[in-house]
Amino acid sequence: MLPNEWQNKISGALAERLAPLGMSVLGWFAVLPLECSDSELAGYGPAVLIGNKGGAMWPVFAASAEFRDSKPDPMDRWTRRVLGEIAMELVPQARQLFPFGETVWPFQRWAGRAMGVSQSPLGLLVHREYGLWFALRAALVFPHSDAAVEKVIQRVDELNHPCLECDEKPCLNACPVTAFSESGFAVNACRSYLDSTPQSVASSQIDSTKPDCLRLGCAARNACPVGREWRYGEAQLQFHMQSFARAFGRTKRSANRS
Ligand code: B12
Ligand code: SF4
Ligand code: SF4
Repeated sequence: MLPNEWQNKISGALAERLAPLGMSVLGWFAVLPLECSDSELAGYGPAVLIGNKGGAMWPVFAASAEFRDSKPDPMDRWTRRVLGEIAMELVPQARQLFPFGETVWPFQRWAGRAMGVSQSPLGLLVHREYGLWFALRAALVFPHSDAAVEKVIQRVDELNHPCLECDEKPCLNACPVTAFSESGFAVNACRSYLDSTPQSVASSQIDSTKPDCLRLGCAARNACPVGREWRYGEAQLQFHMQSFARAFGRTKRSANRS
């Protein structure tokens, strides 16, 4: 089902404001009552997903006050501020949800429906064009009465899943500690490895044959041939990986690392 006129109007207005931030409208989905335990979402339905494809967002964020103020979670705070301002101006009736903070909203599930993307063997969602190089930044959820729609786009396009055509699956052979398997992501193995890599150990102990994930990004993510031209730049990769490494052991979810 194609977005209706109401959705197109909102998408257009949002897209115009998001472009200078390096972000875009990724698609529409409907919040299903059963997938959210938050009763505050009762009566809400149609939702628009916002995110970044590739690294266009980085220079804008890097120039922000939050990036420079040395306080924790700069990307979370920046995202909340800039997207919050746009949402309040354009769609004040929408509830703003973020993929960080105390409540873990099922953003990947929502992206599956909004964008037709599916899970890669790494657990990250993979897109035919942007590969693994996109991230989810916010969802704006509208009250049901706002939309004369019964359904918004609900699609999971298995035929559009690039992993099905990828026989070699290089992503599964690139991690030095084989952190990815059918049973999930071995967070502790990854953590131990990151603790032992160049930025964490004395230079005399560095094994140059091992990938420098902290500086160049997750080697498994880097190994995917799909959407390489959308790969983040080095400064952004380092920022996310440092945040990711710091996030271990913390319960709070953060967008800084994605
Ligand atoms: C906790 C968390 C982590 C934890 C644990 C991750 C893990 N693999 O177990 C840690 C800190 C280790 C982590 C690491 C990373 N993360 Co993380 N993380 C999250 C966070 C905050 C919550 C995930 C969660 O627990 N969800 C709870 C479940 C219930 O939600 P869900 O969406 O329904 O999850 C289901 C889907 O994944 C589903 N699924 C996946 N695809 C599809 C498709 C369809 C159609 C359906 C129906 C379901 C489905 O299976 C899950 C189980 O039900 C999300 C943000 C968010 N709110 O989603 C980011 C997020 C998943 N992380 C992200 C990223 C990029 C990373 C890192 C690459 C960061 C980095 N710089 O290295 C690494 C990669 C490690 C890895 N392979 O997962 C991105 C992924 C973007 C993408 N393209 O998919 C997200 C979405 C954040 C964002 N802002 O975009 N992360
Ligand atoms: S390397 Fe192949 S299997 Fe792995 S995420 Fe990329 S397309 Fe999918
Ligand atoms: S960051 Fe490095 S050690 Fe961790 S999962 Fe990715 S490739 Fe493996």
